[in-house]
Formats: sequence, C-alpha cells, structure tokens
Amino acid sequence: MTEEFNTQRADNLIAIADQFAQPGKVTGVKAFGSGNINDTFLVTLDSSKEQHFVLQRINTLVFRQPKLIMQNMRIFTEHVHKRLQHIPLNRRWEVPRVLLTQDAQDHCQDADGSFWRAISFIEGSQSFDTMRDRSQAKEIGYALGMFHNLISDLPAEKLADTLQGFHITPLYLQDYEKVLAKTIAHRSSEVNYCLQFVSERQAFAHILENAKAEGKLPLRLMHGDPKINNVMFDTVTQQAVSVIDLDTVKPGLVHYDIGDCLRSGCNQAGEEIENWKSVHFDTDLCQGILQGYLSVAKAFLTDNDYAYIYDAIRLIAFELGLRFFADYLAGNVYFKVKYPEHNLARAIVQFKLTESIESQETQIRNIIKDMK
Ligand code: GN1
Ligand code: MG
Repeated sequence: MTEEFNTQRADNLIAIADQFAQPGKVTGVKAFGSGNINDTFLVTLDSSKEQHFVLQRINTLVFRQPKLIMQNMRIFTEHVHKRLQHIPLNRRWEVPRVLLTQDAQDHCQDADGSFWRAISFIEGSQSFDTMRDRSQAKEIGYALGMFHNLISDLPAEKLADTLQGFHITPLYLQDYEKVLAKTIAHRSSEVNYCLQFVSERQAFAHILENAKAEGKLPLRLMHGDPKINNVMFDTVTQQAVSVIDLDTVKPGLVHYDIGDCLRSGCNQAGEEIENWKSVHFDTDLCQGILQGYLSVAKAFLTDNDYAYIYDAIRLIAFELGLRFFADYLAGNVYFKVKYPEHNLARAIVQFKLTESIESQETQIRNIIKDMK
C-alpha cells in the first residue's frame, strides 16, 4: 500500500467517524480488536463525556442484510435497558448502545457503498483472547448467563434471522461437501488429517439440530458468538461488565452459545496458535465457566438442556474447525486470513481441541451432572 493511499484511507475514516460523533470532535481512529469478519476501529473524541466509540464496517458478503442487524440491535438493547431498570443488580453491567449519525440514522454508507455503524465503547474495560485463571472463567460464565437471562423474556420471533444457517452444523457439512467436490487442494498430511477427521464425525454433526427438530431443545434467542474476547472486564475490579459483538443475536439454541463459550474459554493456547500440540481443553476452566453460567441460568434451563451440554461443547469446536477447513478449501472467502494456510491451521487447532474434549468426555459429563 502506498503512503498516499494510507493517508487517504485515514482521512476517509475520520470523515466517516465524524458523522457519528456527537458531541465532540474526532481526534483519532485506530484499528481495534481481532475480528475475523468485520473491520473494527476505536475512535477517540475530544469530548469530556464519552471519549471513545467503536466504528465498524460490516462485511456485507457475510451479513447480506446489515439493516436487519441494526434493527435487531435496537430491539435487543431497548429490551435489555428496560429489564435492567427493574432488576436489582449489585454490580456493574452494561449494554453497548447503537450511536446515531448527525441525521439520526443507525448507519451510513460511504462513496464505495460500504456499510458503517457505530456503537458505544464500554469505558474502563478490556477483553482477553485467552483465559487467565479460574476466577476469570467464572466471570465469563456469569456474563453469558446474564446475557441469556436478560433476553429470556424476549420472544425469539421478535428478532430477525440476520445470518441464515449460522451454527446449523449439517448445513456447514453440506457446504463443505460441495466445496470438496470442486477443489483440487494439495493433499498434504494436514489436509488428509482434516478430511479424515470430518468424515468420522458426519453423523454426530446432526446432534443438536435433531434435538431441536424433536422438540427437545427450544428455539430461543442467543448471542451467536460469545467467545472469550467478546466479554468485557472492568479494568479495576476485573469483573465481567458486558458482552459485546451483537451482530449474531438472533433466534437459535442457547447450546450454540454454551458450546462456543466453552470451546473458546477452555483452550488456553487460543485459536490462533500455530503449534497445535499445546491445544488442550481445560476441565478446571470448564467447571469455572459452568459454575458462573449456572449461577444465573439455572432458573431457565430444563433437564434436556443439561443433557445436551456436553454434545454442544464438542459440536461447536468441531463445527468451527469444519468452517475454517471448508473456507481454506474454498480459497479463504469468508474468514479474513493473514497467509494462505491460516484457515487450515485454525481448523487443526479446533479439531485438536475437539479430540481433547472427546478424550475427557466422562470428566466433562460428570462436571455437568454434579452442577445440576
Ligand atoms: C467470527 O468476526 P468474529 O471474530 O467476531 C465468526 C464466529 C467464529 C469466530 C472465530 C459471523 O467471529 O462464528 O466463532 O470468528 N463470526 C461469524 O473466531 O461467522
Ligand atoms: Mg463476532
């Protein structure tokens, strides 16, 4: 990239940020977070009130109806703000707000047609890519429980389906098979490992969708992406204070969330590690997350819900591996990558994590049983 291009890009970013800045003036815009889909920036303002906000360019190849995301987000935040006024909480809990443009719109489009929106930043908070210890695990679990609790009385049909097929593992499997039939990827030992791994788990891929179809698991609202770095922690108290990244809040199963939270939280090596030998599912952290989660969620979980928690943990790790692997075979069209084999490396991490979960099935099931 040329210097001229960068300067022009920075000027554009400031101009876009300015549309949402009220009151105050934009003093800086910098890349923020480690999202795999949207482009995220932290904007600094010279205002004495709020000094930051989050500016995002929505990837409309993934989220094809971005206006629906904004509509969901507004319904969700309005509901939760009302709920929070009526439940006594003895700790800090915040919900990101949608910021409007100068002409009161919840998004704006630039000359290229890119879709931009802004969200408040939870001041005095930070997120983590990997779990530090068990007390943090409990906080992560509490945060997901709070999130589910606050929307447990919002009917699922109130929110639109912003990303069809999201977390429907059998559909990912179908897409994978289509891609596989078309690709001539070099069959390295890594690729062969992944092919074999998926083929041995074809039947398992249906477990949650079958339970849903049989009426064992009800359709509820979910977050969709409650991985560890989407939970914000107060920088002083180190308590969880918010769950961010609300693009995939939509009808689904709470099991997708429980599975995603545990697969990301209990792998201390993180998703991006290249040396997959250090990938391990930590059952101590698993116990911590579930303890925190159930301290808030016990009230709305049924016996069937408990019965599928282990499968959810195993499935969402497998599913993410499958999604990364299929994207590698498709030529990296969905997840952002830093190098051509990035999605293959990410897939292997998730498959190794799945193996680690499978090898500890009895312990994990016992942890769940003892907590009921
Ligand atoms: C994507 O963009 P980001 O990092 O918030 C993906 C999630 C995956 C996650 C893995 C809409 O989320 O499903 O779990 O990467 N989001 C979408 O890090 O596909
Ligand atoms: Mg996300």
